[in-house]
Amino acid sequence: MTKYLLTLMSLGAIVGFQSCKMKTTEAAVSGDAASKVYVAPGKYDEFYNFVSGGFSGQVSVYGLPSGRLLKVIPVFSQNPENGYGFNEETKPMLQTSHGFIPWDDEHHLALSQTNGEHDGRWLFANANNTPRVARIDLKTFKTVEVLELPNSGGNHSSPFITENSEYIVGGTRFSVPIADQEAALTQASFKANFKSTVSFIAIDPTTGRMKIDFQVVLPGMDLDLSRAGKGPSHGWFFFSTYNTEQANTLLEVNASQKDKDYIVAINWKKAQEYARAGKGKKMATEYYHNTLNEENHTATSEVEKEVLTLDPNELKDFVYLIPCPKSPHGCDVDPTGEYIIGSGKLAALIPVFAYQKITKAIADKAFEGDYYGIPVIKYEAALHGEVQKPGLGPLHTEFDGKGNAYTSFFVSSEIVKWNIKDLKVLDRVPTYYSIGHLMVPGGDTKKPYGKYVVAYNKITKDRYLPTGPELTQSAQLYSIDGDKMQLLLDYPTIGEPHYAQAIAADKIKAQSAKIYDINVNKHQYVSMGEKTTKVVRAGNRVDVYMTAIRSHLTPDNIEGIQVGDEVYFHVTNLEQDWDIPHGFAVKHAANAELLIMPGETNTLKFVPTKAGVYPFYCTDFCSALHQEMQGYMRVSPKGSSVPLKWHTGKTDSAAAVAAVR
Ligand SMILES: [Cu+2]
Repeated sequence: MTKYLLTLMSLGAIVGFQSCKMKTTEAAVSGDAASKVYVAPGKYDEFYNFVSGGFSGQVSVYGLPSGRLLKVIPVFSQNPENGYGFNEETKPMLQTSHGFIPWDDEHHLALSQTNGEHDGRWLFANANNTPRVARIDLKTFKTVEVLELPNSGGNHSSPFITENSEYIVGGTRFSVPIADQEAALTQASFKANFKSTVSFIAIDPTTGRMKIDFQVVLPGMDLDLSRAGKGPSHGWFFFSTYNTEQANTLLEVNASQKDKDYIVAINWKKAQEYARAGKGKKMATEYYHNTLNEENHTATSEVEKEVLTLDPNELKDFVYLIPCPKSPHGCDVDPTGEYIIGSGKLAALIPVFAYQKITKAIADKAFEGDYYGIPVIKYEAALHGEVQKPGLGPLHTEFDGKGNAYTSFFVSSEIVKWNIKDLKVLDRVPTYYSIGHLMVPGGDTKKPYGKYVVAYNKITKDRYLPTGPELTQSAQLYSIDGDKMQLLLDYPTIGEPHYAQAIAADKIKAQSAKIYDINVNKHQYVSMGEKTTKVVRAGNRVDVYMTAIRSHLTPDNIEGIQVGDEVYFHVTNLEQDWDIPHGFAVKHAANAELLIMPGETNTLKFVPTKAGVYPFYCTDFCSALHQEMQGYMRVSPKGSSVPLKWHTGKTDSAAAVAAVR
């Protein structure tokens, strides 16, 4: 049967399944579920659950098992809640080779690993639209680095990580003409000019700093998801692909012609050797590398000009293809590192490949041919076996560390548990509805915590109170402690959740920063105490060195600003007390407010367009007299003779001041 026919059947199945579900939405939760997710007030959750925000461009952090939202971390999108991307310090984080791009579509997250286990140091995130990878520091929960990826179109196959955080990858979803060339949109042009790249991003083991070590240039096809090998397969990376047909239009039909696409297996250790030996080609390009320095709270951008490329047509024996049925999505490696599970979006079975068989097939040259010069391993030679009739539309598989796999099925809306060795289906539970990714805490590592599986769903229909045409996005938590999976909890999420990660709270909690030490604040415009506050004019630029402490701003009266001035409010929060941020907003500022952590300095830029008196105030409820934490700025017409002056806590000694008439 062609994949196209199966697509039509699947679409029919979607309609059928959903109309059936609509009638049976009762809770499907047994009596003790509530007690299993109840975290009493004042008690902590057991896990941090980091969930990608999809088109919100943010990461949301939930506690598990409660599902309580703990924090939203802005990564690729501006966030008015805390000024990310609006304040002067973080604007450089969103700079790219195509200018300031304050939005992206973020799909996957990867926690840093040591010896194949989550170590709690960093969290990496991908940007799908303008290809980028970000690093979040888990001491401060701030985005501290954003690296743009050249020669990429849709950084979907990203940011998957190796067992000692040697590399994360950025694999392109769209094949594109590399070096940003223009090319005709025809089949001939596609085959000749369009390529796919995988960027191998090295991570500095001490600082976490990212660097593109090399790019592997592949024939034009769409890379979907990926996993690094582990244990015996450490040193390899596996990528699922679709559109090996190389269609450039109507992909739904044209990319579904072949019965099988490929899993791309890349021996990255060998690629690394080639790169070290100077075997690659350096290509001129341009991409941004943005870093936030947490000592001066300020981000800077560097422009990188070169990337090293490796071509598997010229450098042999480091890239192989394994046939995988029907447009695979997931490509997941089990905790032992021996099994690689392919998930064809339109397949009615799950193929499981064995690493030992793959290496043997390579040694025996058990190839069925080649694809643009890259050897294609015989399907049967790489195959451990197939899970028969597991469900419809397998997408993604995670593991419990006890020999079981859990696969999400989009079309049949369910999670299916099966045994990796004998490939027998053990259990299935429905999801509400149309699950995409799923996640077992630690389920992508050598030592899963197991205990739960979380479904990240695409549609919620009647699960929640209606909120107009757009309903909440959602996740569902299931217990996997026993033989049977048990639904425990629904919880709404921000944006469209894709992949997520969860880590034991103990690995993060103790290291969490409480304040920034004011004594080592190296911000260019810091005020080390109220006595050092000042207002400085240079031409039409005015720098206000301001402090915030409960419950006043210094200075809180400023005069001598003129229309058209560029006013920079550099506000230093003098508090050294956990959980005491101050905010700062100015009336009519075309910007978000600042939210300044204790010991930190942040800058708000304000350009007044009209004369008048502009109130400013603290936006974060900081004390009983928080409402009194306010002040005024007088803006005079351009060329006015009003002198620049500022103060806090002085009132005019004149008995009466004539009002302006
Ligand atoms: Cu305040």
